[in-house]
Amino acid sequence: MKKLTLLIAACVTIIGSSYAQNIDRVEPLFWWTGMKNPELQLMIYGENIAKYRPSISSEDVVMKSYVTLESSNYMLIYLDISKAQPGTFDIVFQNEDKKFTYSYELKQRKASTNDIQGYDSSDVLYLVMPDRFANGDPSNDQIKMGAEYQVDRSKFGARHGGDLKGIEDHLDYFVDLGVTAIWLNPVLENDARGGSYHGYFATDMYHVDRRLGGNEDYCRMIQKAHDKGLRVVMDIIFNHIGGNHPWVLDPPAKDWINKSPSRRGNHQKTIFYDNYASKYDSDVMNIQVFRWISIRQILTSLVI
Ligand SMILES: [Ca+2]
Repeated sequence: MKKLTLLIAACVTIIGSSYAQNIDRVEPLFWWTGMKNPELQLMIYGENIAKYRPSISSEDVVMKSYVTLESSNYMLIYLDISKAQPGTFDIVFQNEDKKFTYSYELKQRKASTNDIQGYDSSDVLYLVMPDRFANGDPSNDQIKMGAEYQVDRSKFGARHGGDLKGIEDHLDYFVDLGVTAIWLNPVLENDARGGSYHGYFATDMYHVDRRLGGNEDYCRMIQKAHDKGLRVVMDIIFNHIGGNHPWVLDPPAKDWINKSPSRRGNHQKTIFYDNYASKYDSDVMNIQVFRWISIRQILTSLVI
């Protein structure tokens, strides 16, 4: 009897999983009303999402079109939100077997204020590598990520545990130095083998790495910096992504990303201003530093 019960349970699980549908990502995570360009492109990522037909629950949000790609795990939805109000609306996905919804948020766009300023030659800009500056929250040093990594201050390539709380705790250090703006190395998630302490192997363009404190710590640190009269420069890289980004592991289409044929760049940046640089060095440098460059989709926003 026990075996029969287990068998039935297993069958139910199998049947259930064959209809299970998860949306792993929707990018951008949210958007704003009141933007000059009323068009919004959403990228939906989930197993076999292309086998569903999307529709929108709100009359104020108009679905202009949707596009499926070579991979059935992606869908692009194009919306006109010119008449939309701040709040949430449901995206309804339906096929012959199943129907489910995803709630998407439109926030109120904040009016521009004089608080938002650029920087110029009068500024003193201090470059900070967050993993190496100060460890303000040891609880985020070693957390579960998709890829294995080390935390060891004795090893150059490992992560050292520094984070945004550590920067927040030492803002007076910058003020006392006469610094007027801090520039952080890229803080977006780098879920890469080895940990990618430098931040240049992004695996998520909308989330600050949780080992640095995540989006919440990032926003709080910026507010605290502004309170002390410090500006913050966000360093964000759009021309390449890390090898563990979903677009690399599960490409939307074969031509989504340009891959260099076989070699890495040589970091010989002097070729750009050396009239006598060798053709070999120029060719290898121009391959680019990383294998994955020139992302076809243009990212239209930053989340923070
Ligand atoms: Ca830490």
